[in-house]
Amino acid sequence: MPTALITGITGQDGQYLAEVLHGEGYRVFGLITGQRNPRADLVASGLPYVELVEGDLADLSSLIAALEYTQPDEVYNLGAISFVALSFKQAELTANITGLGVLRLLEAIRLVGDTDNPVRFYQASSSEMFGKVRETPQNELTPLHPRSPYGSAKVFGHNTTVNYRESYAMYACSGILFNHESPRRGLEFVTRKVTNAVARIALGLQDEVALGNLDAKRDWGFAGDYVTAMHLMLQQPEPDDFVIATGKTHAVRDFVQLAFAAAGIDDWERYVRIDPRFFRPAEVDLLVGDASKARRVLGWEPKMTFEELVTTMVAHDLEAEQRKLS
Ligand code: GDR
Repeated sequence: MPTALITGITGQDGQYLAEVLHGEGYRVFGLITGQRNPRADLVASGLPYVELVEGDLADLSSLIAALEYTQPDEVYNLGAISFVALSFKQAELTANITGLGVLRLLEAIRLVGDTDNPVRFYQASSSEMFGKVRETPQNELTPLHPRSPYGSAKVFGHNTTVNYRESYAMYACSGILFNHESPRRGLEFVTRKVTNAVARIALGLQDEVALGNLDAKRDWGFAGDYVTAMHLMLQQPEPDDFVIATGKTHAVRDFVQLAFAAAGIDDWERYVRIDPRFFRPAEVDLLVGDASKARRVLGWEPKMTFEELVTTMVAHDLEAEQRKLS
């Protein structure tokens, strides 16, 4: 039975990936951080087959202990301070967890790893690394120009992954994933913030939603599709880096309009207030990915369309909010 260790197990991607790996017959461990982490209960009830181990990306010796205990074939590093807006307020913390955390985990694998049976490593890199984009669409060779402490930390993690692969012949891959969403997305991210607010407005529970920059453009896919690409990357003969994206871009405004329409509301502008608090000191204006390498080498393609993604998230939130009322 192959064994996998996932950091960031409590997040959207950690949960979807655990389901995929469990379905493939893996023994799945999840790294859990903090004393009495309330999200541990969510994992325990939602994904009962995941075995939780304590450890923190800020603490090298805890990572070594977790690797020694779990003896994984594959390590998926999905743990991070992942909210870009927060990274401007807690830049040092973000650099430590999102950036240096990658170095610590790679060091731990190098120290614990067995050369006869090397651990395969997946790093969750991000389209935020492209930031002020130098070309459109962005591919694996597009120069990096991050626009936030989060993006800078991800660039460090990406470069470190490539460096460990080249220096120590480690099987280390970097998946450069564009935005990916789902009903499991945290409420701080714009998609879920909007679909949750739309559901509550449609049910008369909320009057409006306050948003920031509606002109920013993102390449949004479905998280459930994207985690399969992570797994595929670690099954190849050679480690490599891959962009994972849909190749289509939409403005935040388009997402908002479609989400309201999915709940039967056409005059959406009435319900949206622009609040400067949600603007960022520097913005990533236009992301759209070229995933042709992933299609060619991994045989990966996104399945869910943008429209399906929006309607699925709105339907989920309508049902969840209705359930709370009854
Ligand atoms: P992003 O996701 O920063 O792209 O990073 P987010 O959903 O937070 O923002 C997307 C865009 O929407 C604009 N926006 C708002 N964003 C939020 N959160 N709240 C608002 O009210 C709002 N109004 C407008 C933002 O300015 C931005 O342009 C996500 C994260 O998952 C990262 O961890 C990941 O690496 C990248 O996607 C790929």
